[in-house]
Amino acid sequence: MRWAPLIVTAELCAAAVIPPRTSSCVNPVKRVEWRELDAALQTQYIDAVLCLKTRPSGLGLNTTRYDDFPYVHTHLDKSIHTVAMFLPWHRMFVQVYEQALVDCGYTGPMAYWDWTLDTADVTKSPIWDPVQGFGGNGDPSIDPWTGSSKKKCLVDGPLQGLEPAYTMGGYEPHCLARNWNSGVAFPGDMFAQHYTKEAVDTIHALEDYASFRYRLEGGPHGAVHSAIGGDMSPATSPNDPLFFLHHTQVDRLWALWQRENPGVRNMEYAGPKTQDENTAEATLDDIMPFMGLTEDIKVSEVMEIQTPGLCYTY
Ligand SMILES: [Cu+2]
Repeated sequence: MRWAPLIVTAELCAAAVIPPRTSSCVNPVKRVEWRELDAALQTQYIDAVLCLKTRPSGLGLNTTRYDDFPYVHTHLDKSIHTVAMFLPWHRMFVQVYEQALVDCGYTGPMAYWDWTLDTADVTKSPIWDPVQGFGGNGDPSIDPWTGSSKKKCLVDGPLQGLEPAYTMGGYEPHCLARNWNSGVAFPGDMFAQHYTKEAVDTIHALEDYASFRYRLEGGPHGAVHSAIGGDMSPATSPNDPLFFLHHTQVDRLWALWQRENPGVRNMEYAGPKTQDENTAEATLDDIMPFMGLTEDIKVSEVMEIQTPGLCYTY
């Protein structure tokens, strides 16, 4: 940790001269559920997603802006999952994606998918609408990779024909795939019992960050990834634009939990720092890596959503 002394110095300076960062988020944007967006904004959102595929990489890769997100997420996989950083890292990741959509013409608020509204039959969610949504399940009869039964190309909607550049194997352009219920007992229950209103309420009632993060990540978060399947399953999951609506919902649940006791929970951060068995305890000064997608920043900088750098609400 050769830069540790530098960080301490910067922190002392910041404390001395920079006013509280909360002072200049005057008009936080209210993020909304997907079905609260009007049809024009839904179309604009999806157009912006498709536009990302036409923009150059911001990382100097030969692939597009669209592909920067799965690329970074995959390379950082072990640093950002099943660790304390899971929530703050994905909070910032969604923020960077939102800015990319804005750069591609999107003028509405970031949207989340509140899957608790759909647990009676997840397969009937309007999120799958081929016009005002992201299209539905992949076709079980289409298998772009010989020997793989897990990849099912989309058969409808605006993302059909889109080709994400990366798989877990590296550069490997392929059709965007979904495999509902992870192909188990198709279409199955979409593992919905893990992300019902009741399941979420139980997690919301937890008192400490470490338990909250652990249960949210391993429960609803993981179950929805598995329920969608296909490209949503491996660490390349930002290949599916639904990743960002899903993670905005995860972020929302964290923000709602923080809001119950902001004086404590806006600073409450704990749990494993790394996936190592003998990991140190995480701290607010931990630096979150973004591989050039945005600057690396401290966890403490994203603990509150109504700060100049984030400035949104739910
Ligand atoms: Cu992730």
